[in-house]
Amino acid sequence: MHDSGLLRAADMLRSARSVVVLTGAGVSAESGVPTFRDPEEGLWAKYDPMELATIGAFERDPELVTRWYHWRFERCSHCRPNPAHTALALMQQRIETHGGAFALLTQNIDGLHQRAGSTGVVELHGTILTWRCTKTGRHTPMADIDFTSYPVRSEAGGLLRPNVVWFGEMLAPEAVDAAERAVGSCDLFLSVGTSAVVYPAAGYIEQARSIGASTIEVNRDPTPVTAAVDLSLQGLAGEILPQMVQRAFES
Ligand code: BV8
Repeated sequence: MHDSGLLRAADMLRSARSVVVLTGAGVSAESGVPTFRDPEEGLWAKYDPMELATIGAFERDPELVTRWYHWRFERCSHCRPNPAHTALALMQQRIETHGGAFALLTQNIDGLHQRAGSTGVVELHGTILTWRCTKTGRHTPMADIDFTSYPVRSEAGGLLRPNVVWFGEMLAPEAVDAAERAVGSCDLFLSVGTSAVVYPAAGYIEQARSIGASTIEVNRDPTPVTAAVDLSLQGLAGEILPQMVQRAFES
């Protein structure tokens, strides 16, 4: 990891007054949660998440989509927050203690940021941890659902679906409002562990740049925003973020 990039990032973080962090599947990768676009192994290798994460797939084959989310939930429930999640929770604590503003916008549905101690997390794409009845809209914690047969139905007889935002579905208005308020007033925007190809989330970095915020990307691979950010740190979030926070607030 290039020290100069880390030192520059630490300086930017220390002097920021209002920080927004956008995270994607890459921050959960080191917890063992499969990313959205890295090839899957085993049973799910032959399915494309872009095809399964749609209302059309659920309406065509509710059993298959339910199985997929149950499989993903099973994997998340054994996973623990990794140092990337912990570093972001510490970053929020340090910034808010110094009187600054902090917002964490995540595209992830695994709940690991909250388990690491982050608060006020904006789950742009919803959460796998609660499901809702397609007939009544009533929410049920996934942990309370009996997955011995598929698809699963509520007592009202409606199909249960995960409380996630599928492709082609609108994000929750309150999530969009919270995200746009935070991005519209930030002076530092970090894009962490995301391929930056899904909108409207991927558009927030451009929105931050347009109001003059500084931008940093922390990602294993280059993405469409790498060339546009002020500072790109290529590597693992679980290694880079703890060092960034340590240099910014602990040294
Ligand atoms: C909508 C939930 C209105 C379910 C997901 C313009 C404006 C608005 C919409 C669109 C638009 N253009 C196109 C659209 C339609 C669409 C879209 O964006 N399509 C793209 C693909 C072109 N958007 C929508 O449909 C959105 N709805 O706006 O409604 C509308 C509708 C239609 C048309 C116009 C308007 C809804 C989008 C939400 C979809 N739901 N997930 C679920 O999770 O099952 S999105 C899905 O992709 C996941 O949430 C995932 O988080 C997200 C983004 O993927 P990433 O998180 O980035 O994960 P990925 O695997 O791709 O990348 C991981 C990265 O991490 C990699 O870069 C890798 O290098 C890096 N990495 C890996 N390990 C590490 C690491 N980095 C650091 N450390 C590591 N250890």
